[in-house]
Amino acid sequence: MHEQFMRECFQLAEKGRGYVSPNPLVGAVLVEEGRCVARGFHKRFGGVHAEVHCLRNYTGDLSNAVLYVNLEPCSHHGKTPPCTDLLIQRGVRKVVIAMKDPNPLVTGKGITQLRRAGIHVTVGVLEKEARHLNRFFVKHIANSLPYVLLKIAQTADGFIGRKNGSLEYITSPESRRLVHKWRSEYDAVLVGAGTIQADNPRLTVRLWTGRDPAAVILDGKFRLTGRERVFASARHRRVYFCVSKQAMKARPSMAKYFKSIGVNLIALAGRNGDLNLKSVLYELSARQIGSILVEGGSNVFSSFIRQRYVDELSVFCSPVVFGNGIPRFSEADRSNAMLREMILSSGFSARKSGTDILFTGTIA
Ligand code: AOF
Ligand code: ZN
Repeated sequence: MHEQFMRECFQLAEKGRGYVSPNPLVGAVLVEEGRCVARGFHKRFGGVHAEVHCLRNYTGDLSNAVLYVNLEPCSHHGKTPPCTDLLIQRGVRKVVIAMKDPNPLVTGKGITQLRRAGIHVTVGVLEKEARHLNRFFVKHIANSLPYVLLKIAQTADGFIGRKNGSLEYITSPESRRLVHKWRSEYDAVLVGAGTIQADNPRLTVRLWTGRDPAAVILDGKFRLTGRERVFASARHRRVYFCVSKQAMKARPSMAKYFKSIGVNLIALAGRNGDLNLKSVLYELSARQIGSILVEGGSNVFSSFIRQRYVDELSVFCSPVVFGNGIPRFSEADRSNAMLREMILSSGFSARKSGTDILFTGTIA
């Protein structure tokens, strides 16, 4: 019974995906005599919490009701008042929670407050699933770093593009649509300047319905001009352009131009134009970017793997063979060895995606 209602919370929570981050995905259901009588979920960042929506949908007596929620109710005054106060005030007698809130402002305090008020609290129902559901939130709040999914779309022989720059799709339409779905769910999409120059991508959501993520472009040497397609989207979504402090100083008028078109410039320490990934990720985290979809190219893939900033890996492998081209990693030997280690030490699985095989795994 507990698990069935908790799964319903997960389904409700999912509806907030893409709209509540960096807040958690939260769903709540109210159950009376084994029947669900009200539901609620956290709909958008800064908005009312799941429990509040749920309790607003039920005006009856709560003394025999059980409230299920996939995250410990908050006990702090944030953008909204504490949910624990509302639960106590409305006379809820029983609460079932999937996991403690990892937010240091809350963790354990919500549960303690409820128990002190005489409410029966059960914690840990489908906890593993709940942690997976909120893996972006858990990573971001506990580490001040965004959750990173590295996505590689490659030919069967390991190339991610043609050397002569000609553009052709490597993966199937089904795979490309899946990537657009991910774009609509992640806070940001990140690429290197080389990818912008080679493909001139827009990095928006077109093959799926959803909102555009923020775009992050790493360009330590400040090579881009601001006329590439991705920058035009700075009018409707956040675009972060990361350059080295050195390069920024050398191009004051370009920096001014980027700012004038609405691009957010982030100047960071970097050696020989190579940005320090750690500072990039901390800066983005501080700007409320809790999850990043890394889309290339070879340099970026190698840096993320070498510095171990990958939480999840998705490799789309198409049946197409190029024979030669741009390899998926710039530091092939080292990156391939580390990748192999990641695959062996973590849970990986393979499935079909159109005419491609999709390998996915969470890095331990
Ligand atoms: C809940 N239910 O639906 C959510 C919770 O800035 P605020 O006020 O929205 O607070 C955000 C924090 O509250 C967030 O970091 C997490 O600890 C908790 N979110 N808690 O009981 C909800 N969204
Ligand atoms: Zn709350």
